[in-house]
Amino acid sequence: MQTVTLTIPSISCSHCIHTITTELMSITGVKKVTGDEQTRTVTVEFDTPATLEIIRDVLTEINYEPSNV
Ligand SMILES: [Cu+2]
Repeated sequence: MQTVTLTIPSISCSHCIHTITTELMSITGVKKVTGDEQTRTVTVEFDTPATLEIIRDVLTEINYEPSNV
């Protein structure tokens, strides 16, 4: 299991966290997603076949590109 905390500048409210959580949980191998709208961070726990690259690509596709990975 890997855990990564992503900084996502385009997060502006709790709906953003909800959207991101729904999208990331649909990736096979993603186990847990928690987000904080105040710090604009999302923490993702994942295992194979999920990878950081896949997670990053999905977020970029929905306009929540992480700035720290
Ligand atoms: Cu929002």
